[in-house]
Amino acid sequence: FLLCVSCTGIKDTAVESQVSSTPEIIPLPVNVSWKTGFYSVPANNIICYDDKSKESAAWLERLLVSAGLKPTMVQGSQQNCGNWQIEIDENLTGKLGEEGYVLDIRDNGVNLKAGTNVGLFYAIQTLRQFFPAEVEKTISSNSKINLKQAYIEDSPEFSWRGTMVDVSRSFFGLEYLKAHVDRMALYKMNRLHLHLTDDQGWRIEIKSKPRLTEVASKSSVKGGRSGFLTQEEYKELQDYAAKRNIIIIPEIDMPGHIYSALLAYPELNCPEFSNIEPKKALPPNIYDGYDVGWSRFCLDKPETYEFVSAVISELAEITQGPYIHMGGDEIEDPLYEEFVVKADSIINSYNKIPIGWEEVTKAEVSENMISQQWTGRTDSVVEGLKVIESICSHFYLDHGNTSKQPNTATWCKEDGINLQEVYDFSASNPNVIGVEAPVWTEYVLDDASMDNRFWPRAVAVAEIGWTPQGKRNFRSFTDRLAGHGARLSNMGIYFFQSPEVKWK
Ligand code: TNX
Repeated sequence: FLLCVSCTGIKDTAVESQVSSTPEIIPLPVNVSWKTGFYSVPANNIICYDDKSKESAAWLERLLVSAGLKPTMVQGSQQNCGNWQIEIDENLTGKLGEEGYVLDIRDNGVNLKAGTNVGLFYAIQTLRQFFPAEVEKTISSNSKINLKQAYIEDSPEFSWRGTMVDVSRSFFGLEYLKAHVDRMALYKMNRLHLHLTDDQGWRIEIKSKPRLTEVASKSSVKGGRSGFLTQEEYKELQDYAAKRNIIIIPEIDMPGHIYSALLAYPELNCPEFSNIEPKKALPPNIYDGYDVGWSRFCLDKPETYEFVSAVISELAEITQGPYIHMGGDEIEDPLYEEFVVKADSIINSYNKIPIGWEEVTKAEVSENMISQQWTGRTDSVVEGLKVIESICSHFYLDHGNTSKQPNTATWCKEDGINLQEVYDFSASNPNVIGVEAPVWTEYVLDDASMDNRFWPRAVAVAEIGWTPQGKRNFRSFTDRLAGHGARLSNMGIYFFQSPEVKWK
C-alpha cells in the first residue's frame, strides 16, 4: 500500500499537511518536548480507562468520535489497551496540582495522566489541539489522523482564569452562555462571572422577591435584550459549566447600580427618592441609559437589609460554586462602608466566599473577601486580600479591538485595547490569584458583537492565566493563534480578525 501511494504519486493531503506542521497549542504548555515522528491513529483503537477516570474517558471518546474515529472504551487495564490509556494517578497532584496533567503521544499510542479529572480534562483539551480544526465540527468518518509525537507536562500559573458577561445591560441567555462555556473550556478557562443585575435590568429569578422578574427583568439598555434566567436555567448552566470545570460566579451589584431593584421595590429608595441625584429615573419609569454611579439603596432603612438577606440567602441556595460577588463599585455614600461590612458578613453566613469590586477594600472586610481590581487600588484597609486582576486597560473587552471600532467603550482607553495590549499584562501583586476579562454590554447588544469583543482577545487572557510570564511571548502567541482561526470559525464564533495575526 505504501509503495503504491508513492509510485502513483497519490498523496493524502490531510496527512501531508499535518506531517509538516507542529500543533499550535494555546495556552502554551509549561513543558513540551516535541519528538520527530507522527503517530497515525487507527480508526478502531481501544482506549483503556480506570474507574476514577470514567468521566474524562467519555470526553476523550467524544473527541475521537468527532475526529471520525471509532474508539472502543474499555474499563480496566487489559493487555491490548497498552496503546491508549487515560488514568488518574493521585501522586501527580503533588507535582502538578489539581489542574495539571501529563500527555504523552508516542509512536504507537497515547497516554493521558493526571491527579484529578480536572487535569485529565485539560490533557484532552491539549490533545484536541493536535487534531485538525475540523474536529470542532465533526469530520467525515474516513479521515486519517496523524498526531505529532510529544511529551507534555503542564499545569497552570493561576487558579482563576475567567471571563465576565454583563447580562444586565443587555441580556444573554442560556444558549449563548453555554456556547461561551464551551469556548472557554477549549482554552482551559475556569471561571464565568455573570453580572446579573444593574440599573437597566435584573436577570436572575428570586422566588421570594417575585417583582424582580415580573418588573425588573423587563427592561434593558436602549436597543438591548431583556429577560432573565429562571432558577432551572441557572442550574442547567451551572451543571453544564461544572462538567467543563468552570465555576459560575453570580454578581448582585450593590449598593449602587441597583435601579432595576428600586423599580421593582420602590420602598428601597430613600423617602421621595431624594437619594437619586440627578433624577435619572424614578419608578415606575425604566432606565435604559448609559450613566453609572447614580442609583443606590437607601442605606439607613432596615428594609434594605431585609432585601439583601433574602436575595443572598436564595442565591446562595441555588449557587453550586463557593463564591458570591456583591459588586460594590462606583458609589459614594456615607454609609457605604457599613453596607459593605454587612453584605460581606451576610455572604459569609451562607458559607460563600465574598467577592467585590476593588472599592470594597475601603471597608474593613473579612479576610476571605476577594478584591476584583479594575483600576488597581492599593489602599486596602485589610492587608493581604486575594486579588483578581481585571485592570481596565488590559481586560475591559467592551473597549474596541482597535481605535475607532464603533459601539465600544472608550473611557479607560481611548484607542481601544489591541491583542498585544491584552497579552502584555503582567501581574505585580503577590496576592493575585488570576485574571478575568469582562464584557460590559451598554453597546454590546447581540451575539455577534459579544463574540467580536471576546474573541480572540479572551484567548490571550487564557494564556496569561495559564502560562507563566517567563514562558510567554507575543510573537509566539500570534504565530500559534494564526492556526486557530479555523477552529474559532468551526465553533461558530464571529471573532475579530486582529491585524496583528497572520490568520491562516
Ligand atoms: C465600569 S468598572 C463599570 C461598569 C460599566 C463599565 C463600562 C466597574 C466595576 N463598572 O458599570 O459597564 O465601566 O465600560
